[in-house]
Amino acid sequence: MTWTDRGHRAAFAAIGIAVVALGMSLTAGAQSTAKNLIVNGNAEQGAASPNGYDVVPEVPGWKRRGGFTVVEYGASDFPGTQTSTAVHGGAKFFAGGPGNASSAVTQTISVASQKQLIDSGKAKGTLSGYLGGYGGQDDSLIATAVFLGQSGARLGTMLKLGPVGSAARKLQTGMIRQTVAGSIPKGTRTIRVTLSANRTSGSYNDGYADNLSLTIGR
Ligand SMILES: [Ca+2]
Ligand SMILES: [Ca+2]
Repeated sequence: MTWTDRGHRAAFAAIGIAVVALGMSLTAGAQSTAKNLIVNGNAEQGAASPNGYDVVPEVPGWKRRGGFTVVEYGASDFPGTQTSTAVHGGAKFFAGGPGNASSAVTQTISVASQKQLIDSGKAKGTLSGYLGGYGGQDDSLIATAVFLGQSGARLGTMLKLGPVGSAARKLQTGMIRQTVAGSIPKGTRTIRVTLSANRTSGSYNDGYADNLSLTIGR
């Protein structure tokens, strides 16, 4: 079987509708002292697909485009429990999903309560998370944080994580921690975080992510 042979996955897809596990769990991820502003950045809230091929009904905290989904660690031919342990990933991770080339989830976070610090020009934002993909494929996921003013207009330069290609993963299925920091523009009132998964190989969109965090400091 080559990395581009998706027969294995096609077999799972042919099974059709599988039961989607419902569950809630709290998981200790990589912790920092600053509060993580992203809701459900660890994909632990809501349902996850046991085999990877269900598009979950919703991704709590996020607005979805396309077939973006949540998968259980250990689903056959997906990141396993060893990956979960390595990335403090808990039970579930984000994936681009079956049968689509491009999918995403977005959430818009109010930072109005921090406007004094932000409007001083001294606020820094840090975006971090684990990003990855499948084997030798270059399917990948990009996380961005865009700064928006009171009117919703974009301000300054966005923060961007990824993509993490197959070479960075040494052709292994898994995820690698990424982090980026930058100034938060004066006037920022909301921050729009987007996870965009993009497919280059096969039918499944294997952009993966877990433990996304956005913090504000100085
Ligand atoms: Ca997780
Ligand atoms: Ca793929």
